Amino acid sequence: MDNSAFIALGSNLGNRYDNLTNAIKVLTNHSEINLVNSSSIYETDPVGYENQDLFLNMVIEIQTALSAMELLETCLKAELDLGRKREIRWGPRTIDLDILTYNQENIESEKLIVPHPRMLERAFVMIPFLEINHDSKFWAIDKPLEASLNELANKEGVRIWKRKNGEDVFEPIES
Ligand code: A4P
Ligand code: MG
Repeated sequence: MDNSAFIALGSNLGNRYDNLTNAIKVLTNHSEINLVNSSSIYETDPVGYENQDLFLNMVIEIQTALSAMELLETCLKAELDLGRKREIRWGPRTIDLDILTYNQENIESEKLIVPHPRMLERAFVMIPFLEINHDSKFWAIDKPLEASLNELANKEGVRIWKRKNGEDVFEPIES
């Protein structure tokens, strides 16, 4: 299990909490994936296509023996197993699994781009990512991650929903 990866999870259809936890179960049931850490769960305003329900978003860290492409295939298969249908781009989804980082690799193939090209612009990714990634010097950019997060305008659209310790909360996070 030599490779380290961060994966963003999102859901805004059906039982969103079950969709997140089932996705983590499916991934970590894989013999070549170990869960290292998971963030709190955040409720977030939809970005991109705005006429849809609120999302739950979180980020997990894994160790894996899979290659980046094998990890992508595993994520795509888990999405299908959990009932994901691809309809509207950026539209409602039972579960979305995006690979944010894979080691410190830059990958640009037809099927996989890592680091995820939109992650730095998205508070619903950056807030949970920073919660569990203490390596604030991010190799892909020349400034600390906190600085990128501070520049984002849409942070108030990301509210803590279930803390890591399991406590339910319905209050905005401190900004
Ligand atoms: N692909 C390329 N790179 C990656 C990667 N690093 N990780 C390819 C995962 N997949 C990657 O993805 C389409 C294709 O992207 C995959 O087949 C893979 O080969 P998809 O999941 O079918 O399409 P999508 O999710 O509709 O599009 P995309 O571009 O991934 O959307 P985003 O950018 O993930 O946006 N608002 C809130 N609040 N919370 C959300 O979670 N999510 C979206 C989706 C929009 N608005 C949101 C949220
Ligand atoms: Mg996606």
